Amino acid sequence: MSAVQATGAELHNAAPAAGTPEAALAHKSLYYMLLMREVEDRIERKLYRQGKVLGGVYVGRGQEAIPVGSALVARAEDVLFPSHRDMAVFFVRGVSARRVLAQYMGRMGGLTNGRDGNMHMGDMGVGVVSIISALAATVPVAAGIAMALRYRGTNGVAFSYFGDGSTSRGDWHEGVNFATVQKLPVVYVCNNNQYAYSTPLNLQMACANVADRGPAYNMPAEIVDGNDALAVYEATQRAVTHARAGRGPYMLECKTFRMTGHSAHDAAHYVPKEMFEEWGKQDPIVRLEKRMVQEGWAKQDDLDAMQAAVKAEVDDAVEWADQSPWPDPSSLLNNVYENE
Ligand SMILES: Cc1ncc(C[n+]2csc(CCOP(=O)(O)OP(=O)(O)O)c2C)c(N)n1
Ligand SMILES: [Mg+2]
Repeated sequence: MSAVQATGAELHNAAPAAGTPEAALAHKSLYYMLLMREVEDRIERKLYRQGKVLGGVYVGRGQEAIPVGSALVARAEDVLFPSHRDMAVFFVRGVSARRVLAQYMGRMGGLTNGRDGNMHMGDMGVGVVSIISALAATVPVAAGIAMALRYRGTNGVAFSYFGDGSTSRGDWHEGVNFATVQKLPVVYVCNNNQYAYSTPLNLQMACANVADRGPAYNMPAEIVDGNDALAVYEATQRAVTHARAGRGPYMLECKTFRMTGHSAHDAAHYVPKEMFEEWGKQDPIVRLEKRMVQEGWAKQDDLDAMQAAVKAEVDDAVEWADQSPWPDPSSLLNNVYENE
């Protein structure tokens, strides 16, 4: 690990005001949100435009509080299934910005050694399972993992992430039904960002909230401010306590907004401009920074130092990824079949 990376990662613990547990959690949350924002900005607004990113780019701008606040609650024995706007889950679990950037650039340093691009990556060494492109296809898989965790007596919990649109897929309902009938330890984390590609929520489902789907499965479901990392953290603690106690799944509907198009090629002309303006005022990074200063958890200088450290960490990561070699074509089938 380079000196630059160590500085960035250590800052959230080293800040002078991070004395109380709440202050320390705020520093940590801010660090991971800033890292996700910076890495995604580089990918979407620079590397993609330079032709250095292979495949599509979907970012979670404005939604960073959700993967951060939830994944920070997870323990080592838990298994997480991030969806396509949950990059921070990887960082919280210890995957470096270098490896994530190399993944997007199709290099050997990426989690799939250049076999795939963007978020189609996992690392069971840190309990993160790769997304399956077909939406909600990982929901039944998360139920299976939760069953395995219980069978092995590990007391682990599966974290299953998805968007609002995914909750209208058949696999979602099958997976949730199975998990609730079996009382499996699953925490469902929905990012309700009001759109599924260009389809607004009201044209996509007949109920007002994703949480309204919970009672049909006899499952507790909570609506959470998805732009408040500390609120997401607290709600996740309630959900995990419930699931770990053997009481079955628990769903969090985190209300938020997609502050970009669906992907880097989409200018989102179909989204009313006022919605961007309104939700822009709720930016989770700005909100947490303000709160940290108000509560005396940080001074503006601490926040500026953290932002600079994150930028330096990502500069280093981009450089490292760009120097990572392309995979050798002769290795194409390595790790594709089980016996290798
Ligand atoms: C079964 C399936 N249908 C369509 C797609 C293409 N697709 C990828 S993401 C997406 C929108 C998903 O909306 P939502 O679940 O709300 O997640 P969001 O992108 O808003 O975070 C679509 C239609 C897909 N991957 N899988
Ligand atoms: Mg959505």
